[in-house]
Amino acid sequence: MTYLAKPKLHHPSLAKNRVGYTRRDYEGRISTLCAGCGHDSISAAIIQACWELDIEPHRVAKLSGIGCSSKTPDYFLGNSHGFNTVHGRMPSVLTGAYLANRDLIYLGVSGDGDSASIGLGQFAHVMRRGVNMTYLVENNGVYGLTKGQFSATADKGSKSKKGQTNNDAPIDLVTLALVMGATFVARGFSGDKTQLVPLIRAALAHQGAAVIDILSPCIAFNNHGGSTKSYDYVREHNEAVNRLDFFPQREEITAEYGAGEVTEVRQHDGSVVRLRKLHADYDASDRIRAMSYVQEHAARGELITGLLYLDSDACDLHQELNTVLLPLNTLGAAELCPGSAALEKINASLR
Ligand SMILES: Cc1ncc(C[n+]2csc(CCOP(=O)(O)OP(=O)(O)O)c2C)c(N)n1
Ligand code: SF4
Ligand SMILES: [Mg+2]
Repeated sequence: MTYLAKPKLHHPSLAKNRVGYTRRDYEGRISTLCAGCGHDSISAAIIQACWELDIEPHRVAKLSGIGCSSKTPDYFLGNSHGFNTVHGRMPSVLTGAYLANRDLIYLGVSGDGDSASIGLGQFAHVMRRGVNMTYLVENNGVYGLTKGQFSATADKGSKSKKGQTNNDAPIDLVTLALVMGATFVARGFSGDKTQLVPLIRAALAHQGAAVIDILSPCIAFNNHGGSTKSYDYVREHNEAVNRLDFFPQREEITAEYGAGEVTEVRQHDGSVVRLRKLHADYDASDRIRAMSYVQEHAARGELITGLLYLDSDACDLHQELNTVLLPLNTLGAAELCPGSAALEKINASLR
């Protein structure tokens, strides 16, 4: 099934974006996931976000690990670069690719098993290094691909489909990303596209490590009564702290809100994130407060969603390393081997 391509035929009246593509040009192959899987809704949100942002598909590199979630890059952006890596190792491959070619837009797609179990170390390091990427975790609390074992994000006391109780404390990837220094941290729900699409758009424009932990129910193994990652549970316990509008640099900002309800944040690339506060006491520019807020509400069984933290002055890894502006993979022998006189000069400066 995975080799099945969608028909190439496009209806001539399909709307085109500014770079001349229809939404269908951002699709991939036919999904082989279970019908109703949250991951398919996330793929649809990615397609929508990239189409709306007028991103040329060849400018995107999508990387993933292993899992149902990590299979999804086959189902969107079929004309982009792709690398399906080893389980839990996507972050280091993405970091290497980003160092070699800073001109691409990097999209990492992972699962809760891929990121919080086997890939936990890689997840932590890619956040603290400020790699310029959008990292999406499709979080269903189980290893879907290997038939529903608890993952490290499963809540303590939650039940498996067969009635076993999970006795381990959960890893909260939002809190971990905040601790590790990610500069754009959000949580979304696959069932709330109105919230998710602008979150993905803003994350793609962010110049630094952007992570979105997306609750994405697994209907085959984790959508029953004792689960805290089911559609019903997430709908009932989901509390959005803000609603986000995203305006790329060239777009006119038109929406009007009352004074005091809105915070506008301009990102490095000139884009504007407009946050409409739903919780008056929530401040998305305060990393420490974001951590305690998420934890306080988790203790009450509430899932906080929205843009939880944004550092608009973020520095990415290339800025930190002071590398040349040209992609390293375009440098020729002349730039890489400047000759013995230049080498002598460097050696002299170190004596
Ligand atoms: C090194 C290695 N260990 C274990 C596995 C088996 N394995 C494949 S997918 C997976 C878990 C996937 O879970 P998650 O990342 O949450 O993705 P989901 O299927 O739930 O979307 C495991 C343990 C593997 N493929 N490679
Ligand atoms: S097993 Fe679960 S995660 Fe995998 S495709 Fe089916 S519903 Fe989705
Ligand atoms: Mg999973």
